[in-house]
Amino acid sequence: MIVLITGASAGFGEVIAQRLCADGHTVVATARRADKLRTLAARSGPGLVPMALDVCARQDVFALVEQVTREVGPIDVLINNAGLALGLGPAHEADLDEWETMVDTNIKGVLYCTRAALPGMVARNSGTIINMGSVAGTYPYPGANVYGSTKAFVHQFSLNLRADLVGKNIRVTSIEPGLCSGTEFSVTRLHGDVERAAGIYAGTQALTATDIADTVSWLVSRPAHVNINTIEMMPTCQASGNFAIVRH
Ligand code: 8X3
Repeated sequence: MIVLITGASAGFGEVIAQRLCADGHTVVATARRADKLRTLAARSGPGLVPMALDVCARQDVFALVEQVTREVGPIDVLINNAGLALGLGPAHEADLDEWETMVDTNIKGVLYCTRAALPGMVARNSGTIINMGSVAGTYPYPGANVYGSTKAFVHQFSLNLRADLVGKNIRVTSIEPGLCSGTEFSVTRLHGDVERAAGIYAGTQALTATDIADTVSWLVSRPAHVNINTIEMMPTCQASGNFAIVRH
């Protein structure tokens, strides 16, 4: 199959791209950082096709999908993985630019890629879209304000896509991981504070990008009539907690 994945220069995207390549798929790996993609391609062999893309650039997304379709082939699987969290402070102190960056990447990026790839899938009556959500889209926690809200969008957008696509052989899944270590996620969120980011995972056995890649590999290999709507994943050291109550 031909897979298009966004955010493939690091973290989940990099490991998912490698895993799907190893599974025998042709993987068009996209990200802004072309140098990192070239290194990934050199490690992964000819099945991995690196292409630079900023998912926030609407015209570029449509041009890339057209180029992939022409030069590589029709996209069977779209993995909307690019996304980020910025900041962990309360809403009233948040940086509005950071909020906009999360909305642009986590919401608009998903919209552009989906809208660009979907007509071809509908014309072929075949396709799979996998969106990277988060437990933060379901469970509120302090500091998750806009990040969590963008992931709630991803969850509901995935379900609403299926509502439009019912009866067509096009599958949509939202994967919603919890605590996951070994990626740049928390360092980015905490503006490069490596020590504080490491503290988030101290004493835990969190999920890893490999756990997520295993799940994606499993999803892609389900029989064509099987749609998994949502997968929520947490490590066994994590569970949802209590409501916050302030007592006087
Ligand atoms: C990543 C999981 O718990 O940091 O989306 O929001 S969490």
